[in-house]
Amino acid sequence: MNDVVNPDTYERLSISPRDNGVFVLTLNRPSKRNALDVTTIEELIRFFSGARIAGVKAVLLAGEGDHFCAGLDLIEHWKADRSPDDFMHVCLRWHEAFNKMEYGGVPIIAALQGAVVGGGLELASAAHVRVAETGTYFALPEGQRGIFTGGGATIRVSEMIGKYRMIDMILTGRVYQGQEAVDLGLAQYITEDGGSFAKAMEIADKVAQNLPLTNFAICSAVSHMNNMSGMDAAYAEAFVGGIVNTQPAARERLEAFANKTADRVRPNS
Ligand code: 1HE
Repeated sequence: MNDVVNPDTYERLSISPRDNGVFVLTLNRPSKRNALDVTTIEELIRFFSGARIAGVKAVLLAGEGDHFCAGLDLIEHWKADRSPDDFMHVCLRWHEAFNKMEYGGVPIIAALQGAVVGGGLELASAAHVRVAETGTYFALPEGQRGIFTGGGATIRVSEMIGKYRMIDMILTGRVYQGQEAVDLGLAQYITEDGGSFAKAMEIADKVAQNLPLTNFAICSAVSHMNNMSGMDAAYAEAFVGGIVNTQPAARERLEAFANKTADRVRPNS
């Protein structure tokens, strides 16, 4: 087994592979509400740096216990009494982890229950699909804690819900939950309480059936292209399309469509 996906080599993350190439990656520190300490971030970097090469087809990202993630480990941060330089490097490691997730080319489906707050929301934002439950709640308590974001909320949360809603969340500590959170863009799916894991698994199983190179383009190129000018994105899209849309493995699927054996796209019943 590739060491990157060897569960025995992780302390904070539990990793369980399934036969179809879906890996369940669980933040496993429920007694601290899965707060993100230095070790957890380093383990996320390690896993997501090597996941695609190790053959991971999709990741179901979950949090053990009643809460997905309570964000930055505030106790570790308080005890370390960090210098500005130290904390800048902490933030750079968070960015390394979350950029590896967003741009790494492996679909990540997050199952979100309970609190998804501060850095926990930043972590969830780096997933490609978010599944919330009725009771899941989203917040940026940084303003009240006397700190600021450092794991990409200014970028990804602003992108999901708009700059001024994000500013309001961090200024006032406003909490969004339920259908309203989904309508704003904090998650794409909502289930009853206790249902997010099963729904995320259904999605992960489905996307793992796509060709890996297609998923790589979807879960890497789209984000890169969103950082480019329209002209440059169009050019880059043509390049990516040139490679992905001519991959030999796609011919079988195209042939099935031509032979009328492939599923047709139909409206929801
Ligand atoms: C923690 C943390 C944490 C819990 N760091 N230890 N994030 C926050 O401001 C959220 C802080 N946490 C909470 O508001 C609540 O803990 C929860 C809503 C998540 C859960 O409430 P509850 O009642 O279930 O748990 P609890 O009793 O508050 O906490 C249980 C334990 O988890 C307790 O430890 P214990 O040893 O006393 O049992 C807590 O100290 C511990 N715990 N949350 C450390 N965050 C790169 S910049 C990112 C900036 C941020 O992320 S700021 C947002 C921080």
